Amino acid sequence: MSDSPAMRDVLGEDAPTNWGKWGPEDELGCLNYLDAAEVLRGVRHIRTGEVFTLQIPMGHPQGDPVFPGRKSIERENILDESSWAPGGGDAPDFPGGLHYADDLAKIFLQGSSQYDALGHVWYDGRIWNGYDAETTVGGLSKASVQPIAEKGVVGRGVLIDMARHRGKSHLDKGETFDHTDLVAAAEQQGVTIEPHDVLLIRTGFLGYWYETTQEEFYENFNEPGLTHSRELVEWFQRGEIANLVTDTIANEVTKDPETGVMLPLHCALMRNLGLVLSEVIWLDDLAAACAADGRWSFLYAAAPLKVVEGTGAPVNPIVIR
Ligand code: UVW
Repeated sequence: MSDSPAMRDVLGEDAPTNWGKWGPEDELGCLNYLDAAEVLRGVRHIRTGEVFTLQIPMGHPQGDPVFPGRKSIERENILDESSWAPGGGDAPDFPGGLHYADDLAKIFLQGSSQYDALGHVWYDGRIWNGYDAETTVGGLSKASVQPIAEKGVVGRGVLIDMARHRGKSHLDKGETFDHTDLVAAAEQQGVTIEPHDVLLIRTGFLGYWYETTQEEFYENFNEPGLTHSRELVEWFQRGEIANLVTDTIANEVTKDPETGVMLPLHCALMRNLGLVLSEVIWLDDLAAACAADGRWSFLYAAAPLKVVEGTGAPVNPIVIR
């Protein structure tokens, strides 16, 4: 047993929640903020029509950035031209002679750029909105990724570049920041974080994954990121942020520096507030464009795959600015 305090003690018995705010059957949490008016608000932030796709490649030759314990995609080509060569196997003999290539893949649903379902993490036997954690057994019968995928995520996106704010190419392992740093960085960038925004935060740490060796990246694994405090959780709740998107594998500093507890913000923001988390999102190219012309807000649109009862799903978000 670890001698870290229990999650409930770190977050507080009376931790802020949004349970019940959108009714007893809700599975979308803060995505409920994103209505048609928010789509139009996002569209008003398009100026030049530049398009950015924010997914990382799946199946990079050096492997893909994944949380320890997960694996990169295993993609197998099961049909190609060699399948029709003499002795090549039992490739279909279609009238007309059509040949085709097919792939079979085994993937961790959280093994690439992805959306977490709201039922992905929990403590004390309850997931988002108070659903019983037993609803996760064998598949998420509540708060899976499917409702998120059915709705889609479209609104005003705002990018806060914490690495640039701190004058670094990427934040260091275990380096933290909080809501006051986000506001200071926004002020420096000349942009505001507004209610119902999709908040994107760049740490540069995903770029570091591609630059360094896996040995170095995963040694004493502790990603940089937001760190828990009640004030920070209340800031997200009061600010009605719709979706948190980062270029790290798990959206927050891996180990809470004060308590050593793992991923407390997953519980405070996702389980308690219903804030949908998007991870492993490529922000370096978007950040470079934003820095070049000083425009840090844009239309953000994303829809993860509709995986029935899925704990999360890969996504290729699109930004138009
Ligand atoms: C865990 O929940 C461990 O990680 P992630 O949110 O990156 O899927």
